[in-house]
Amino acid sequence: MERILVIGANGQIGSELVDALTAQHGAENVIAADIGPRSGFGVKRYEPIDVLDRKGVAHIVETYHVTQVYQLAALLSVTGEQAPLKAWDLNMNGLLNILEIARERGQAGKPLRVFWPSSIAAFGPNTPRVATPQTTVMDPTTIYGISKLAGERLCEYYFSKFGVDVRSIRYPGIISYKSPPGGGTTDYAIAIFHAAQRGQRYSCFLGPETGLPMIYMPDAIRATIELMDAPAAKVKVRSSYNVAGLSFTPRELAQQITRYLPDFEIVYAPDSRQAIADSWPQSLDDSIAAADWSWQARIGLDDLVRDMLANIKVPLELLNRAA
Ligand code: AKB
Repeated sequence: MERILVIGANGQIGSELVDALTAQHGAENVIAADIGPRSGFGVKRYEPIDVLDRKGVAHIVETYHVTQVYQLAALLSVTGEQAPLKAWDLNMNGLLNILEIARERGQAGKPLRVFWPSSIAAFGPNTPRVATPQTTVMDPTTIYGISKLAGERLCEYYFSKFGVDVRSIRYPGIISYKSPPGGGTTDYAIAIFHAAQRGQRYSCFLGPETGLPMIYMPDAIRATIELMDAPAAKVKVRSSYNVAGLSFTPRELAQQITRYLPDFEIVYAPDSRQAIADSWPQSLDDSIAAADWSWQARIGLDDLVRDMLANIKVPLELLNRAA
């Protein structure tokens, strides 16, 4: 039986991951944790904790006999640039705390499997931008990306030196409707739906041809759980796996939305986030994840747009008219 701790449970990924893990393992076996009070989801067990409080996290792990930790608490690319030292502290020491707890528990014969998210932000302007390979030049330029690349190296180090069973995915931009994202460069691809649904023109902070890798939340959650459930021998990459969903530009996304909402309008006003997006890949080669643990994305652009609009409540007849 697994006992699972999700740190950063109130965030965009955490809130949906808690639901999926609860469905899989039962509410008794999932402990949601975040720095603030519980926000809006029904869980049986909630622990308010700062991931930087190593003793406090270790106490929760011990008390609940935790066997898996998902460490999701982080500052993303845009908020990271606003507070680089805070981003470095949270992103690095949060991970280090969990890896150290896992190392100590492993030595005590109580193994702890760890999931930690990396990101396409770990790549940089010298990376091949199309079908970016699993192993290539990285050279990230944001503090967030630097913390992700350093975190990947730490994960591999803790696996090879101490045998910690740590697993990771380089998430593309994640698109979802249940919880708002928090301060990322790919957030335009969520904000655009909310503007469209309200009948507003959307002013996009990236230029029309800025292609980026993205993934719809159900695929992201499935990738995460499939990786964590894979037999250890199949998880050959212990830094972080490229996982692709789909890739599109703001212009392509807007065109797809106008199939359902013909009056929708987009204008482009690129700001400082453009430079961040320009330093990231446009698409990813995830053939290593496919070969190692059979990863395959399922959700394409049309299904994503239709589902987003349906769930942020665009009237059904508009969706059906274009279908
Ligand atoms: C961001 O835009 O910062 C994140 C990410 C790609 O990791 N969504």
